[in-house]
Amino acid sequence: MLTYYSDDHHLHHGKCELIDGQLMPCFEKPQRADHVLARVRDRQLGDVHAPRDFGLAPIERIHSKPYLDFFQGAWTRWQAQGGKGDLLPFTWPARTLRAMMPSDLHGQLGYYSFDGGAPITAGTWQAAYSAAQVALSAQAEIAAGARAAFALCRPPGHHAAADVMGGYCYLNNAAIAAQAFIDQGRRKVAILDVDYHHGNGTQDIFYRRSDVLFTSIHGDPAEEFPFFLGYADELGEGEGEGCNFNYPLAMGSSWEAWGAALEQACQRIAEYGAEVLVVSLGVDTYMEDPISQFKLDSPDYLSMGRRIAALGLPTLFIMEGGYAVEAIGVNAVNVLEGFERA
Ligand code: OKP
Ligand code: ZN
Repeated sequence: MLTYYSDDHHLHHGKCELIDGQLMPCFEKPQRADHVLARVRDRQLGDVHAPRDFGLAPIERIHSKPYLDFFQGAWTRWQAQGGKGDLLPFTWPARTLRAMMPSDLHGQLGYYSFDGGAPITAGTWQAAYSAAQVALSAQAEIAAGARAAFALCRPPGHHAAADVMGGYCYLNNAAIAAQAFIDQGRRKVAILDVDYHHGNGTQDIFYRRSDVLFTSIHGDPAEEFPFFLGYADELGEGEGEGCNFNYPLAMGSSWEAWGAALEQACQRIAEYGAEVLVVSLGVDTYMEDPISQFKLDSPDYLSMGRRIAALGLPTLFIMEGGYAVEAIGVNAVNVLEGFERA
């Protein structure tokens, strides 16, 4: 299958994140995508193409204009104030406060984010914009008849909602691609989010819609980031009722439990009658991932790819998380090879 990739992801390189009371170098770093690309080439998965530029219109189908304007302009405003480090939020309109729009840059940053894990640096907008174009280019490949395509996106996207960034995510690449299918006339698109973390942004974007089914297998949010969404009783609302399925799993889960959840998610996708599948491909379910608590091993990713292939759907793979940098290339490409060889 073809891979789409842009070097622009190097423009986004946050300095640090706060973990367990300590400032640590960001886990979400450029080497991640470099390792995946190296593996795609080594294993000769297929050609690697640069993205086309579809402009802002398909991104605006998912993200609000004020949010995009804010994100695009934030770094320049920060520089004009003499800002030195990365731009990071530290105050959010949590329950007892009002969701006002302050005039201050940091006030607005709090309004447009849900955690302190998504630093804005000089190149963050360009990197995120190009990642969305990578997703759209791979989407176009499927729309033109390909069985599968791989969008090697970085930064990831599944935590980003219509006007909220967080969890290393700014633009929701999977949602933008799913919406492009709908806008081109597909009636039923399924999303399968296999990242270790719940895709709260993607769920929220499609929660009241029946044209996009969202399914996700992830660490139980009672014990794991993003904590405040991703529970099994979230089934969709209004038109979208019955179009959202979460499979939260206990810390330490291995392929036995994970594969059983995949089976259930795949059955939902088949029952739904999806015409096309978008996979939010995070490989932070790996046993050696530094920030995650599942126990999948490298061969399990081949099984994952085979099961996904058995759905028999045109499938767009979108890179999300995975932080054991050496291994993420092996594991991501294992999913793609498992899919192709099925
Ligand atoms: C992004 B993606 C760990 C803190 C975790 C955010 C994780 C974001 C993951 N103690 N902070 O879903 O892989
Ligand atoms: Zn993740």
